[in-house]
Amino acid sequence: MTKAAVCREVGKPLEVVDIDVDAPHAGEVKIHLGASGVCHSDLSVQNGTLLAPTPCVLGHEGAGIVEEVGEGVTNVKVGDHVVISWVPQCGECYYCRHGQPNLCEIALIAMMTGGLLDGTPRFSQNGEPLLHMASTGTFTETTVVPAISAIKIDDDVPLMSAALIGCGVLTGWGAAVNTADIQPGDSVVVLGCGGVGLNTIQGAKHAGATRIIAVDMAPKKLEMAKNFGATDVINAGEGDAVAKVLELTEGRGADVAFEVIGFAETIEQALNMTRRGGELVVVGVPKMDVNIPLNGFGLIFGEKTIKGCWYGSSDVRRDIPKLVALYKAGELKLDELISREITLDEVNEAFDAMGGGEVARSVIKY
Ligand code: PAD
Ligand code: ZN
Repeated sequence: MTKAAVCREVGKPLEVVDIDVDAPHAGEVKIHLGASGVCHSDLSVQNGTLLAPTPCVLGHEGAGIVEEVGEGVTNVKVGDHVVISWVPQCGECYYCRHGQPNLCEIALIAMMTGGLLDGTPRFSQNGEPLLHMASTGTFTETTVVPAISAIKIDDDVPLMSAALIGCGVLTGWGAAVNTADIQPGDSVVVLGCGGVGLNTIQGAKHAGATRIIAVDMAPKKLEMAKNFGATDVINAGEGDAVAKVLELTEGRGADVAFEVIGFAETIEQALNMTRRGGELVVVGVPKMDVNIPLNGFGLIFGEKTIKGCWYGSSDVRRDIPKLVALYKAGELKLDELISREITLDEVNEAFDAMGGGEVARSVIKY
């Protein structure tokens, strides 16, 4: 038995209940979690923005210690500290072989079924199967994931901080470093400075951007944005944010813009904050039936590149060790992302706090 937060029905609070966790099958590992961040995508499953099979154990941003390994597992052993990847990257499919392991084909199948790689879950409650969010499920003291989703890290990295690498950091930082084509000296605008957007800001700084304009509605987020590398901040609640970005960029717009919220209106704003010939990277996940208005002539005349960003275009076996090394060298902020340390029982309050503008990340400590 282990405690877990289960999303039984869209729109209802998560239920924190005792569940059973099976032993790992071949090619899987059981992990005792040390921590899990609460990401906006968890809330998006709970409120129906993001469609995922239910009932499921939510949570996809975790780190822990390997407790048991299934047959044939060689990449980790019992006692190893690991960060969990919510995209298992097989290394063999078309996308993995073409340098886009974040788009791994088998990961997509697992995500759609709510199971692990064979389509079946390892969680159950009173004999009823419970699914895994994104073939992970980290709102639980114990989880089972595909072994390829467990990436070994050094034992001396605090699990509370390491957990955040699993989604917010890989996605936000990766959007700037992997997805976008930021050149040294570029101007960048980041629309949305939550747990993911703050990492886009520090990623943009790492990539050499010299002007980094942060846009948010919450004054506290704008303060944090400065701490993560923003050179200018704009409160979107006070006047026309697009006009202010144009003002700061000699009327052109930024070389690279990032939308890290997930609304059609803010994606359109971010496009209008992008200069002609520049690049817009969309990270925020809108409701699945939302379309983005796009003017045909404007697209040609503006010659803008619009890119989606899934999991920071990350190669987890390359990027997780790299991010850990940067953290240890003092070049990546992780601890500063933790606004609140909570227990699993407080997970619904963490969802409420997300809209409030005070919290970069609430992190569950197990
Ligand atoms: P968050 O809730 O921590 O941050 C969102 C931020 O946007 C907050 O700081 C808000 O104040 C701000 N905001 C909201 N509305 C506006 C507005 N109209 N104008 C300006 N600022 C505003 O969320 P998060 O950082 O955890 O996640 C952000 C998005 O990224 C969300 O849509 C999530 O689902 C998505 C995401 N995408 C991927 C991916 O692979 N693409 C991965 C993880 C998360
Ligand atoms: Zn996430």
